[in-house]
Amino acid sequence: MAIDYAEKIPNNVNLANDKTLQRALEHWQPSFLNWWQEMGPSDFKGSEVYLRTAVSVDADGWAQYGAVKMPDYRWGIFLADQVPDRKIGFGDAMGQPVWQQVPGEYRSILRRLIVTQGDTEPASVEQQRMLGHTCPSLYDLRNLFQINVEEGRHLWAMVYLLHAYFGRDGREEAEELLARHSGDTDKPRILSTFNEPITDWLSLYCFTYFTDRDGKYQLKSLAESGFDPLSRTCRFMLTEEAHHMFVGETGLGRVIKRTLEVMKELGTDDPAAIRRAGAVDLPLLQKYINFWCSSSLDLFGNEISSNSASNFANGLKGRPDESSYTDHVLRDSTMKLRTPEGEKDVPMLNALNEVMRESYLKDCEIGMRRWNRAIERAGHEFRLTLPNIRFRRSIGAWTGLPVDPKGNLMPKEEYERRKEEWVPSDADRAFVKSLMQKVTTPGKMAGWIAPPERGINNLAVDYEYVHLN
Ligand code: BYC
Repeated sequence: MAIDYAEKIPNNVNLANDKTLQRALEHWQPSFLNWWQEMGPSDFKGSEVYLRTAVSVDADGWAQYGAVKMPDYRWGIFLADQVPDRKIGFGDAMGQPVWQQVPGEYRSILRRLIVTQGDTEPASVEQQRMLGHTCPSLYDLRNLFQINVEEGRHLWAMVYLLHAYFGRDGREEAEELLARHSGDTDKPRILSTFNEPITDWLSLYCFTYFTDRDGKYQLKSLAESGFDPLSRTCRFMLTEEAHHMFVGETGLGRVIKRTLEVMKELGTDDPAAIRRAGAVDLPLLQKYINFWCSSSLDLFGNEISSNSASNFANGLKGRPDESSYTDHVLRDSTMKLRTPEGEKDVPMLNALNEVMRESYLKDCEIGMRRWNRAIERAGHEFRLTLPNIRFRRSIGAWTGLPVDPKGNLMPKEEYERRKEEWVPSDADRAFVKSLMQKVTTPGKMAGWIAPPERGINNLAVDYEYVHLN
């Protein structure tokens, strides 16, 4: 179905045919816009940003590009097309038709999954709200704002489900999604990573590389859901998500490229000399990777989880790319898990968070390999690595245990003494902050990052992606 932009809320869910739902969402819309004004990107409200807006859910040509002032962005509700005769693809009800309504017995758990997913979207916008003031280029500024408006749209996606399928408590949850705030002491966001401050662009690139990739995994597993509207919503969100990870992957790649240039110019790999030259030394980048990767690993939940077992068995949440597996019921298999008490055989259903976490880490490796090849080609021995799955965990069996980035348990005092070798210290953060100087001449880049290889939508890198008013 085509998207009608003449409507107050652009949508492809035939909102005009359900006046009660339309009114409820139109009632929520001003609250969302108020939240955007107060908690969204600070300033830049009058700036024209070269943004893409979803105009259909067709695989080719789903987006349109043009200069838009962010408060005028058309946040809409788009579901991927319904797959005819779709069947539940895993769990005990495998092979039965998917549900178009919420089954009564799964109502509260589905609502919780949708609220948890929904909560991360505005949280990330809040985390990033000050970054515009220190953008390394107009190209990057535009990418930040693109991500922000799309996270806003992902909030709309979850709010639509809450309003359309969960009645009054769904509407109350939608209000709460705007009432919790990232880092708030009284009403924080639900998941840990989404309360971490993001005050510099190195953190933004790490967040979009590691945390948005958790988003990819979670959305893929919800796209398998037997609750068809959730599946369709997540499938379309994944289309937009790819750009967010692109920003992380190319952002970190450009930081490394610039560092290697500086190392070559100076003829040294001495971190202090590289910092004096205004670039990010590789050991410092490694600390940021350790921080954001370990934080994002927590987002998969406990290694042993009865929630994950019942979500899977009941057909609510599958594994990413469920059809690529052979066993979709998992009643007879187990997984060996390493816990601080030793190895345990755990029913596979209860270990699914760990299954996802391990495949997520493999996905994270891909960028690391590419960057290490660049470092190797430049003739340096340093290699970037992912921290071990047990490092700096705040959820699960390894919570709070003194484990180094290689995964070795060590005495608590040694861990505390050496922590700043592994994650950014206050001095590291102060240095990174000192690099964050706003650059807004079209085509110019801050000194700590190389230009991108190409611009957005076939435009030149020096295109004026944001017209600052
Ligand atoms: N922080 O049985 P357990 C994205 C809670 S990112 C705080 O181990 P379960 C995005 C958990 O909620 C993707 N609390 O876990 C990226 C539970 O609490 P309740 C977001 C945590 O349920 C960038 C309790 O611990 N989407 O889209 O198997 C920018 C026991 O949990 C944490 C989703 O996460 C934590 N890290 O799995 C923008 C998908 N971890 O319920 C967007 C929806 C666990 O007992 N959520 N807890 O009060 C889920 O599928 C699951 O809730 C989780 C946890 C995977 C998060």
